[in-house]
Amino acid sequence: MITPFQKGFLWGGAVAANQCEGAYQKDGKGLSLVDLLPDAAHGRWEALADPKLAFEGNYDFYPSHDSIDFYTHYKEDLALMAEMGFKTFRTSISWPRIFPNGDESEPNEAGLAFYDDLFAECVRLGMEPLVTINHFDTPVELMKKYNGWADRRLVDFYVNYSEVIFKRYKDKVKYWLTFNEINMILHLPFFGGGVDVSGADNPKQLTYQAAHHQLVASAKVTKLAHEINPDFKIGCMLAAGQTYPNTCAPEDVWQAVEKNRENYFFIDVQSRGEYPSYSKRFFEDNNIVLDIKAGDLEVLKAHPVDFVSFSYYSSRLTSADPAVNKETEGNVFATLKNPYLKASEWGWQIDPLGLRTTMNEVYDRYQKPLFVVENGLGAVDTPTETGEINDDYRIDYLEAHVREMGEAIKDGVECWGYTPWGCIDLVSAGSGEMKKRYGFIYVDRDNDGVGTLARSKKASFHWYKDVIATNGAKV
Ligand code: P53
Repeated sequence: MITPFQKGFLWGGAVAANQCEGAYQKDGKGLSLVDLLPDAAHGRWEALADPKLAFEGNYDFYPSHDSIDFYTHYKEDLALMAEMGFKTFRTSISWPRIFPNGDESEPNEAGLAFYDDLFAECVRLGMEPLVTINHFDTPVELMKKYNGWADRRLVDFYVNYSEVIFKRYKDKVKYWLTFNEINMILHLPFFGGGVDVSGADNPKQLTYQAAHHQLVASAKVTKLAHEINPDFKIGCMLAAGQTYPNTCAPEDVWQAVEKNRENYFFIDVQSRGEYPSYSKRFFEDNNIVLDIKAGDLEVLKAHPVDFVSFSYYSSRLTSADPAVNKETEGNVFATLKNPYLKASEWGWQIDPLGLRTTMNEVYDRYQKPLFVVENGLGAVDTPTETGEINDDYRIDYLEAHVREMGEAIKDGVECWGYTPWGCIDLVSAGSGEMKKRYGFIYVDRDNDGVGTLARSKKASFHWYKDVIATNGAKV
């Protein structure tokens, strides 16, 4: 069978601890940022913009507290993923399960034991774990005491946490991602870095200082990882999606260059090992003066990542004209409406060819292997009376994206694998809803937390199983 996908291509799926595990206080787990957030209808976005609301909030319902209870159901869920033929499973370790407050020196053994079992089960089922060290779940105590990543001390706490998990899981986990969507800190500093910038004189100063701490932490643990196990592969993770110019006006084209740099900035540092040349002017223009400690630049330079991973849901569109440049709804990343594209029910514009463009851009820029670690369509699924879920819209979305990923590989891009987001339905990061579903596996639970938590297979389950079995040859 002719297929652009290499033998051993890592087909799989992705989740994150904070969005699926639930069990938010079980076995000694501390609270994380998302445990303070309600859903979008009850003030999620407001709390993300003004963290005081999250700390003081007394909401009726917190979607992350129980979520889909993956903590209890993981064996059943992994068995379904193995049935689809998954070669890899991406999840994250919950930082506050291992260090409930974040700044202890000794870890919580019960938290570590949970991931021993989880990763052992993955390995037993033939799935390579792909583990995000920090996915939007800064421990609450670190936010309260230190204002999150704004404080340099977070570097040491994160390095200590990473050392514990690297040593503990070194024979089971080979692929690691240091920070989920590291550029998120720019768009939502509280979500990405547990940083409250709401009272800051120069919020950008605070944000880029926090980013510097994450970048240094990422390089330090890359060093550590390679010392602990030279076979480890460490990746960065970008919320990707090429920004297009709204018109061919040179001003719009330049604006698009700047918007793309805004996001690539982080990966430029993690992948090339140094602050990009354009950052000097950007910092000057924005009155940003970074506090860079002795040795920081050396550690960045000496320990770049091994591969570049990213999420891709959509391309973006920008104009140089502020009057034109209004945000569309439903996007963390400001974008205009692209008249050539349709959008999901949440306003995310669907652009499969944009994945090929993005993959080529990223590969040209870094020349490192890529890993598409998130992609997918958030949609409302309505079971039929007999309980079937005919999610053809999801199959269409995924099929078109897999096809373009194949084209990018034919273009010469090296890509290790593909893990569509939310392979089992889970709580949405942006909206806190259950009804924004991505899964191949349906979970009976609604926005208010009502449901049996029963799992069932959607039509896309069978479609994806076939894609994997044929290594993408039929797409
Ligand atoms: P949801 C936007 C907003 C929040 C998180 O998003 C995002 C994005 C898109 O880049 O990033 C990732 O659940 C993230 C996942 C998240 C997924 O996109 O808002 O890594 O945690 O669930 C999808 O539909």
